[in-house]
Amino acid sequence: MPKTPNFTRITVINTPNKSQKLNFKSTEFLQSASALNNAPADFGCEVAFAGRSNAGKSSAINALTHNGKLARTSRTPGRTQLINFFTVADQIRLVDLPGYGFAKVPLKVKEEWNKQLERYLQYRRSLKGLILLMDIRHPLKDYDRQMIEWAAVSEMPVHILLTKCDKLKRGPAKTALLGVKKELKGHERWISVQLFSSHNHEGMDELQRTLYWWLTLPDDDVAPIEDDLTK
Ligand SMILES: Nc1nc2c(ncn2[C@@H]2O[C@H](COP(=O)(O)OP(=O)(O)O)[C@@H](O)[C@H]2O)c(=O)[nH]1
Ligand SMILES: [Mg+2]
Repeated sequence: MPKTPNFTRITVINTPNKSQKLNFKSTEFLQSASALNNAPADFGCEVAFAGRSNAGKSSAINALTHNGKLARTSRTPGRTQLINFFTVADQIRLVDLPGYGFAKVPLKVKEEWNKQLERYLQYRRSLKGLILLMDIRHPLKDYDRQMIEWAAVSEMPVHILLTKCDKLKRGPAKTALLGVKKELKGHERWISVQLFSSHNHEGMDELQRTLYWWLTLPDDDVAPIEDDLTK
């Protein structure tokens, strides 16, 4: 696990007693971007969803937004290698990151994507946190560790969803949760973990609280970070 970042950027993390929710029902596809410099204007707040393919990302976004068409949008051929932006409300966005970090794509494509992803996490001012989805039966694979590593470098808070928790009985699900928490011990200030199921909506309130907290942060909670977009 990465070294604990020094928290110049992580000034706030989920508070357990916030009960407000955002309405995600009218979330709409905004645009795709192949790189940071063709992303939408960097204002407001956004939260990015990442996960290995099959982790349950589309299902989670569908369950959250009550809109099966959104995930279909991001499956449109040609868009799959890009960052997809969705508008929840004025200057509030969800971001769908492709899950092929360690999949079989040409090395050049992989390297370019990794570079763009790293830069996106590092320099995107409006990005307030990363939701990292992992199948509860296969947590903390290489892709997940890479995302956590980049998040650490960028001092970006991470909230992990252990997805498809309905596939396990209560005991084993709790054991899996504790196992992941144990591995991330010492990082609680910026990484949180919960059980989640898109099928029975277990953990939806907890996810909603985290999203509310991140997506309604006032602008000045994060110090401006200089970006050289010519790189
Ligand atoms: N039992 C169960 N299956 C799920 C859940 N979420 C996703 N799945 C299944 O896992 C597979 C991959 O889900 P998908 O959302 O497409 O994953 P993605 O590749 O990360 O977008 C599909 O067959 C889903 O039906 C869940 O919460 N419970
Ligand atoms: Mg998907």
